[in-house]
Amino acid sequence: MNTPQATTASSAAQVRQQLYRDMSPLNLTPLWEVLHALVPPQPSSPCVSSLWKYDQIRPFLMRAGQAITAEEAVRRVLILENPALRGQSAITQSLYAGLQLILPGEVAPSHRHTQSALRFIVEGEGAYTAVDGERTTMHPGDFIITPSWTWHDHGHEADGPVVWLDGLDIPMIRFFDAGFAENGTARSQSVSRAEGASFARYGHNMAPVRGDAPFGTTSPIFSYPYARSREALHQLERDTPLDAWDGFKLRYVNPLTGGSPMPTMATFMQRLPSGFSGKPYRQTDGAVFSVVEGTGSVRVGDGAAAQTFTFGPRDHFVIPSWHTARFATEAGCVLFSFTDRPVHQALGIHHEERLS
Ligand code: GTQ
Repeated sequence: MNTPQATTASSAAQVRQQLYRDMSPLNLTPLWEVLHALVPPQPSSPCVSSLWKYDQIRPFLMRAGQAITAEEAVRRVLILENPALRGQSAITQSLYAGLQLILPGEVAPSHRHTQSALRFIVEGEGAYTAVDGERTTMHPGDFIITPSWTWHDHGHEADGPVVWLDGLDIPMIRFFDAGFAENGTARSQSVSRAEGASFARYGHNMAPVRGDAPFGTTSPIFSYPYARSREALHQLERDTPLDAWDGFKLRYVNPLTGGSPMPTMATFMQRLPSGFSGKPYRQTDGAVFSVVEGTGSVRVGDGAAAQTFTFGPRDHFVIPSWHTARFATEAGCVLFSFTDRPVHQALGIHHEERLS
């Protein structure tokens, strides 16, 4: 038996449902049904944290090496997909990550696109990437940039497989429907400058007198060698106080601006000293990590949903937006990471919380 109130409530619900059905053909939807999800009290990313152990992934990379050539694939890459975003080629809502393999004698042909790319060298030695007429040889731990809309090809004239992490802003450019791409006419672009020319101009805290910015808001340094970043971190470890959240952490910079190396992505290298037990933090920019040296663990999330990942060299993991993260290491480790922080900062929406 219905009380008058229940009848009123159910007839209101009926009136509303009828309204929704009748207006739906005109592509109209009531805000009040979705408002709470549209403007959540705090970020609630659909992404989950995840770890890719290199030991488990490498055999599939090598099988890919047998299954298809770099030339046929154009880019022979296994995409690291967020488990909650399968099929979207995304590791966070805004970022793409993949592991690219090149074998001796291969060429990944020349093309260009509006998406910006970073390469972080994971395994092997001696492959090159060519950007805008200049080749850069890859060494483990090097951070290499492909600026938006620059011709680039990759090749390998030395020995053994070479694997690197590709970080691109593909999902972000897709979101803005702003992607253009073009294939080169030559397989490899012709080399017009000696290797190291960009580093000589911009890599020594000096710059050409007539201040040009050859790649706009992107850094003119194509390669930030690991030997240098490693030395900087070890010197910091010797004589500066430890940060309780980050250990010893530096951001890579565009030497012409002091800002991030690319307009859409920030990159970082950090050293966690042996015995480090970090305090928890969270930030709105989801972060992708590549483990360079050492071992450690990261606890991601809160309460029952928290997960702890144990990592070693060449492992990769993702910490989504506003997920609490806390690092620990017995042996010490070095971590490379990238995020979409410059975009958050440009929009004035970057938030970070350092918890205790
Ligand atoms: O090397 O140009 O992982 O265009 C995805 C798209 C790498 C590249 C990727 C690309 C590239």
